[in-house]
Amino acid sequence: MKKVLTIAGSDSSGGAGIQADLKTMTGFGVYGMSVITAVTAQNTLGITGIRQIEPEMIEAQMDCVFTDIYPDSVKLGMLGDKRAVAAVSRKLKEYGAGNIVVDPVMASTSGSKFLEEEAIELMKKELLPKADLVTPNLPEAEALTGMKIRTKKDMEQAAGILGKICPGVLIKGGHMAGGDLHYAQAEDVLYTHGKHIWFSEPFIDTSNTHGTGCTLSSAIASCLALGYSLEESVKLGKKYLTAALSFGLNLGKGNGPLYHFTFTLPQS
Ligand code: PXL
Repeated sequence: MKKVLTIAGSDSSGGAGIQADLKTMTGFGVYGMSVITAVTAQNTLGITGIRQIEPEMIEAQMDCVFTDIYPDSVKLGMLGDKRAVAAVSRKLKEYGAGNIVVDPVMASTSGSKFLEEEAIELMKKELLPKADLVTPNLPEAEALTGMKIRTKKDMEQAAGILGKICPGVLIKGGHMAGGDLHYAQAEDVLYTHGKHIWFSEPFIDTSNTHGTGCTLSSAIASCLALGYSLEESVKLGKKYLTAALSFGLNLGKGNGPLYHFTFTLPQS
């Protein structure tokens, strides 16, 4: 049994964060574990409260996991503040963790802040160089690079810039597909080993997108744990996300969650 750890925030509505991560891992047939960095009170309409977990408690959770059921891959989501970024970086290094996927979560879809401004620099300095893949959406890629991203060429350029600090960079174009121009395909670019590789799946036009970023990064981490290459993992993760969106689950009064159990891995 392959084991995957998520280090992220809890979403009481079950659609994003830790809850989406564990569902995704279960969908891939791997054993999921969780280190909680923050607790959010939220539903599909928005967030009413956030409590950060103290770094000592984040470290204690990581110690328990890494000294007992050592994970084959690690997904990082909402970290919240600088102290959490520092604590998580330190522990990942101490335990020599591998197959690290960083979803550089900065804000919720509804706009609540999930990462302190000053934590962004620390993430670039301490966390991304230890990771195998970072998976920013367009606003996150803009915040990490300081450049405006309007076109696919811009996405390639931003991925190349981030590629100087992290060996794998996946910039997700969903915001472009869903924007004013409304593309039929959701296109993401992976930059690794000096090459740009594009991934394209149909753009699912729905407002029920709560937890898409969490789901994709956990799907990729699950595939890495199962032994797929980075490129294969991105491809399978994106297919899984498209299936989870396409199911058309429609729960709650706002931006609803995905359905995590429709996808089966292709037989090899
Ligand atoms: O998708 C970003 C995200 C990450 N982590 C938690 C969240 C969300 C979005 O709502 O709630 C806990």
